[in-house]
Amino acid sequence: MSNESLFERAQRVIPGGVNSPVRAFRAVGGTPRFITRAEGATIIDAEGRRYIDYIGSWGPMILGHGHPAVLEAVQRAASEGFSFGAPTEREIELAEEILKLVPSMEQVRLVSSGTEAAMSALRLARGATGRQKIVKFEGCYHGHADSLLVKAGSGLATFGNPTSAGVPPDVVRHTLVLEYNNPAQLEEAFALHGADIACVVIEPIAGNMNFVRAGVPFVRRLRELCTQHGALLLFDEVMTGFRVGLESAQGLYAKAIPGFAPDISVFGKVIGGGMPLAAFGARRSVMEQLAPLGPVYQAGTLSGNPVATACGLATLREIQKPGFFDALARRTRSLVDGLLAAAREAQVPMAGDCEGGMFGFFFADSLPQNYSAVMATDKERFNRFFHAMLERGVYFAPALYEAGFVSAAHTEADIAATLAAARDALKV
Ligand code: KE4
Repeated sequence: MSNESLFERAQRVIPGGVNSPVRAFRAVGGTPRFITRAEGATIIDAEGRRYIDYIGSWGPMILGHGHPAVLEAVQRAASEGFSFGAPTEREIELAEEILKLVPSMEQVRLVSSGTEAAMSALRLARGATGRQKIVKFEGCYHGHADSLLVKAGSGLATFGNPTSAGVPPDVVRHTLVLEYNNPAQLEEAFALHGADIACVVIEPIAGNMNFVRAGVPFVRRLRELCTQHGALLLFDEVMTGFRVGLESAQGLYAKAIPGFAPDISVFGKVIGGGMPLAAFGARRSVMEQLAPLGPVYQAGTLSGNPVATACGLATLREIQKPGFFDALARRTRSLVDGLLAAAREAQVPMAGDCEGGMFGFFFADSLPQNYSAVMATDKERFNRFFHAMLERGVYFAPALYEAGFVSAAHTEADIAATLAAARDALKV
């Protein structure tokens, strides 16, 4: 069947024809590609078209699709049993591996999605502090738990409004939404509400604004204010975790800010290697507030699923191999530098940035530092470029506010082919 006929059929039985909205191409228009299989850096659609894949399932596929060691681990785990609803040694192994790589955490709890991890971490922060208010930043996405589907209120001091129907205003009245990278708003929020803030949740590199870094001075001050007021700093590393480097984004900030560490961290995507697996962790005194030890309830039928943990563990072992991230970062940097060179050649304003295997580019003169600046970039130009590249066999994220991802399977030839297509597509 063609993508078009599959999309028509899908829309009859699935809302919007997709199981996650961004897949429907509504931001860029056109018909989504129904993928039949993938190998290495390539995905293949229902019409047999091959694409160089820069989505990688929105981050998880850091090794590329079908890595032999991961495939073998998953097949072996599946043959031993899909799910037991009982503890397994492999959950211990994965927890030990994650804690080895994230020194800010002493314990970790495995769950099945980034949303579930962020939602649980938020409840834990509120339970551990006995406080109700949370602070998030406009443009950051932490999954679709009710208290996180919030946009900025009418003014700083007022709390958020729901961004989604079905979220009672009462649920979000404890959520304060500030502008990303805005220290003045941070100071004011803590001056007004410091004693009531349970936690501040942030994407350290905001991949849900395509690619916007939290400035080092901003993060340093955020850490100071959280410590001063007894609020927990929650790093949402679902996208950046083990993607921007082996030490995740918190490792980058720890290099720039001596002694820096978040209080709670959330992971997903890469740690599942493409299977439903996410995690949240903190120091022991916080984690021990969780059931069955403490009063904060959290649970999950498939949490720590034996097949998902096998996939995640095999993935984490591969990315620790010597030189993995150096090679990945070089490959990603060559892509971004090549795109910027092609845009200069075509006299098209483009700004771009990358870290490890994550990148972003904007049709703008400079890198946006917050949500409103991202949304002011040239959307029409982005959408034209997206489709021109898709037609040339290159699959970027179908929305200007989404990040891009390079895998270890992307070759120099893939990057060269992408840049050749871009030189062409920029003329469209
Ligand atoms: P999931 O529930 O989708 O596993 O994770 C939610 C989440 C939490 N935190 C961050 C920083 C995230 O980026 C995400 C999910 N990312 C999106 C991409 N923008 C997933 C793609 C989708 O929604 O289909």
